[in-house]
Amino acid sequence: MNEIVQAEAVSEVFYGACPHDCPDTCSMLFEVKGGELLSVRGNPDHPMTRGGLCVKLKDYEKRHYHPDRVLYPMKRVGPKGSKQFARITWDEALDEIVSRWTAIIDQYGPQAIAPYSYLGNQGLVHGLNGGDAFFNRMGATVTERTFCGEGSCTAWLLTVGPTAGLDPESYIHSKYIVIWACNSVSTNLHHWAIVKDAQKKGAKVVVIDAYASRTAKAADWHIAPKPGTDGALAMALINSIIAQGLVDQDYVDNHTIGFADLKERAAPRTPEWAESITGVPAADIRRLAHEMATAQPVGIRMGVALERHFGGGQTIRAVTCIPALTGAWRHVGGGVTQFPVWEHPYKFDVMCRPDLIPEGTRVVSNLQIGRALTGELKLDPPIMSMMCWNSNPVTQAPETDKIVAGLMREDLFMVSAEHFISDTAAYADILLPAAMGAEMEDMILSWGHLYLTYNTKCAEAPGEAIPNNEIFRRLAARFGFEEENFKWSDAECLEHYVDWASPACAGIDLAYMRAHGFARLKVGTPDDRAPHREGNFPTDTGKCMLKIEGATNFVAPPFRQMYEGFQPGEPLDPLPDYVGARESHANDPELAKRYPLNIVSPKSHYFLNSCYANMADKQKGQGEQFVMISPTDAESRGIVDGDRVQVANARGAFKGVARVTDDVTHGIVVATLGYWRQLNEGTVNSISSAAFTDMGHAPSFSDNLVEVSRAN
Ligand SMILES: Nc1nc2c(c(=O)[nH]1)N[C@H]1C(S)=C(S)[C@@H](COP(=O)(O)OP(=O)(O)OC[C@H]3O[C@@H](n4cnc5c(=O)[nH]c(N)nc54)[C@H](O)[C@@H]3O)O[C@H]1N2
Ligand SMILES: Nc1nc2c(c(=O)[nH]1)N[C@H]1C(S)=C(S)[C@@H](COP(=O)(O)OP(=O)(O)OC[C@H]3O[C@@H](n4cnc5c(=O)[nH]c(N)nc54)[C@H](O)[C@@H]3O)O[C@H]1N2
Ligand code: SF4
Ligand SMILES: [Mo]
Repeated sequence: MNEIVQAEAVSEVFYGACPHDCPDTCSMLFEVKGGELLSVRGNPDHPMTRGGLCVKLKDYEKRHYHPDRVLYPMKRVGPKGSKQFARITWDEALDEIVSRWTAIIDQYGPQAIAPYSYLGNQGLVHGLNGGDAFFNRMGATVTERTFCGEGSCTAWLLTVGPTAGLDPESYIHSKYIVIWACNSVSTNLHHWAIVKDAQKKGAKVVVIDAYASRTAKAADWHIAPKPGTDGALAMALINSIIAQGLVDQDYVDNHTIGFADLKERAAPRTPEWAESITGVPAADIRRLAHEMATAQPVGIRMGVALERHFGGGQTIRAVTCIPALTGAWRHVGGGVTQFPVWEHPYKFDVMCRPDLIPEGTRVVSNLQIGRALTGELKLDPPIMSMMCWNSNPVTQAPETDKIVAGLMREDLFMVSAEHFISDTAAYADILLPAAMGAEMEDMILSWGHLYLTYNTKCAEAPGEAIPNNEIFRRLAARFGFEEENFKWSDAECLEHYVDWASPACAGIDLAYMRAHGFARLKVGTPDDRAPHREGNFPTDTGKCMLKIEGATNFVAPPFRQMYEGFQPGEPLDPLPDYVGARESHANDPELAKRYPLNIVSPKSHYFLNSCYANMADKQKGQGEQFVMISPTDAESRGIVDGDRVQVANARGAFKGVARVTDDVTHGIVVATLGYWRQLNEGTVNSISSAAFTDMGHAPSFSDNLVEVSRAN
């Protein structure tokens, strides 16, 4: 009887939201039957998702029910990293964690415990919350999250303040679009669709990328500066806009500060000067300057890769000045986009509870966890336990060999909450099964558009998987943490985490979200929004800061989780400028003799960071780890297309298959990110450096010299 009823049960459709760290934050439709996720689709009503999902998520149900999924709490029974685990109960797992942590706290104090998390799940409840509040209450080391965009955030906030800037949807009104260090076709697909529509309407699309990416190939004009030299290009654009008499003087006079000084700074930064640094012909720079000033509305989309060399912050500052000089902000479809997240009314302080952090608690960067675990960073007390969730540092963070050495420490107690036995979870002492997308209620943070997005809990988690926030709720209860936030249900969390009373949420509440799946913030429409037409920059002065007296470095919230907010660091140059890469022929000729090639390691088309790189169909689409190399560089090394090659520097090495191609120019190699170390020989992060860039403690992935040789 039961079976018949079940067989007749019809499927139902629920609103979902892609939880991944992607600017598109797609609104999804989950088709569910009897608690099982049958299929997923893009929500056709959502103006950015427009009914389509990317190749990674289009069969998201397969990830939910993948045979390798971690289903039960487990305990390590073999050597560290051997992936030999035995099933235990939730009570046994939590008891073990509590007793080990209690012993560590007794002996070393709570700072000997380090949380490690990033945006592997971008949910307000299961991504950003829970763990932070819990570890803050414990008094653990604060692990600063500066993986992505913090250099650009620092530069952006200094220059224009917390504005969403140019709405990604307004690019339909742009006549000229500059995509700068962003591979939109792979990484921002739903923005790319809008750019393509604008292109069809006659807009010119310019892509500035170190190599001929998928996006660069689809552009009307590909400009290819050497990696890490974009600051020189941007300064020369400023020079040339001024020299060609193309400054919107009225806009500059009324809505900016520091023009005379910027003009003086830019005076020697001529197109010829920039040509010698960037490799971009001076005539092209002049033409680009002319078009960017006159083809209004001009929209600039900056990608995170712009920040990924030592001068990255200064580069973003220079680029962010350009629309103020040209008056692009006057137009719908004009201006520049960094992260629209700044106008989202999230209450990070309520989510993460920075107020619970004991005074004087130390901060360790998640980029430097290898140095911290191995003792290269002198920490007292040392880190004796780490808990990792929503992140996979062994694949994604720099100086991986050090991270692995640290995780192999016999005296380190390591806890992982995961979907799969990732390269990091492989080193866990206790492994906890985490719930996935359709199995938990949440709203997903969006840093790439101006919509709130709701995700329904509509499928049953397989095995004994539970959502992250439930893991921390259970741990908080065992530690006797009495604060009410540790007792809120997921729905109560959502009520508290969004500033529903803010003007941006007028007419929107949680009930509305549940009924509609998404809601556009009340911050103007894509067709009328020109937020800085009359200046109105949310800076202290209300103006765009071409020059900043007394500026200091800082790590922006929410990436420091609001902990110390805008705590000032070292002084910064009052003006933007070109600051060269650390690892370059110009700056370090000795190093460049040994490691003459500059490697760029952008995202893989078929993987989402390291997610999906363990799934056969995505591996098939993406192909094996490749290393793109120019014909000249290949020939001088005796490498032919298809050869197995080793990419190495003093930090480590990885192997891949050579792709000899004109898509990269002499001196540059490209190998994409996400391949698992346990399935390959090393990864692109075996060779990358944990050194910070000039601002926001950002990573320096593109500031990286290597040598490539044939591997046997
Ligand atoms: N060389 C190089 N390195 C880079 C970059 C680069 O361009 N080049 N890019 C950097 C950038 S931009 C970023 S953002 C970082 C990203 O770095 P990470 O955030 O570490 O990347 P992911 O691979 O997405 O790791 C997320 C992990 O969380 C797990 N996870 C997902 N959802 C949940 C959940 O609900 N609960 C739990 N417990 N686990 C979950 C996933 O299975 C996955 O293993 O990498 C950086 N690393
Ligand atoms: N398919 C897919 N989509 C993703 C992700 C993924 O892993 N896979 N990850 C998501 C995440 S976490 C993020 S942050 C976004 C990031 O998305 P993007 O902003 O697109 O970042 P990247 O892919 O790191 O790099 C973009 C482009 O910058 C170029 N580049 C690198 N260094 C330089 C430089 O110095 N100068 C110039 N001009 N170009 C340079 C690279 O060649 C690359 O084509 O994508 C998100 N979307
Ligand atoms: S990864 Fe990005 S493009 Fe793909 S479904 Fe998720 S939000 Fe959309
Ligand atoms: Mo990122």
